Amino acid sequence: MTQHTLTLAPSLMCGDFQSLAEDVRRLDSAGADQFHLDVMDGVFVPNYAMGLHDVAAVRATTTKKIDCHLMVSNPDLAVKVFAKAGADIMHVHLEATPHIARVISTMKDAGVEPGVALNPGTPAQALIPILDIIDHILIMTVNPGFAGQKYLDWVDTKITTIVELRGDRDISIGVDGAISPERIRALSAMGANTFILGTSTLFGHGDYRTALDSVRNRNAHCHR
Ligand code: S6P
Ligand code: MG
Repeated sequence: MTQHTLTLAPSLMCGDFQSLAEDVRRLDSAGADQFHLDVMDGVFVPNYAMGLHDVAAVRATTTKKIDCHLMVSNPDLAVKVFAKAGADIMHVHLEATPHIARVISTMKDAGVEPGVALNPGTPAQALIPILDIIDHILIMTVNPGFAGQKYLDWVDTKITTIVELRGDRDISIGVDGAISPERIRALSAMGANTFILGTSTLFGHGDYRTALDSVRNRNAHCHR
């Protein structure tokens, strides 16, 4: 059951773009569980990040799951093309569309595991109507758009509420933004199980295997 496992997902926008494939191979053999690819359109968030060719390149390099975090304002179109490029999981922002239920159907039709992402200011209760039709929730703990930001502590209350609302449904709860090793411990105790790892834990912290092993050892209670 997803809820009691610890899924560690490197955020590749923090990776080595000079040799992305090599970086993915190193992360893969270091024990990364899946890969998180940030897609931004410069409209929904004030930045650009990874694109279709990056997803295809990562797909050609690993058999582990690819999670596309779509920070785009026209997600219905993006879902189809990023699924074709090789995504397994997708997170569409609740705030990016007035038709989240339709986009969830599009994700299912495209053969990807449907997920929704919530900005820090979006209430947990917005998830209630769709809890029975999604596989993943991604809670932003920074305002999306950039790596290396400061963790927003006030989102913690919402995380607890979302864990309660999820109940015993088989929905993974991910957290994204300034996720440090200390935070992983606290957040997993609160009920989160998927951790997006960027500059706070993994990139720029030396050897990947050492960093990932150290997170797992600190969280040995979350039997994998
Ligand atoms: C940010 C994006 C994230 C970042 C990740 C970076 O909008 O969605 O996935 O890449 O959070 O991690 P860190 O530890 O540098 O904040
Ligand atoms: Mg992200």
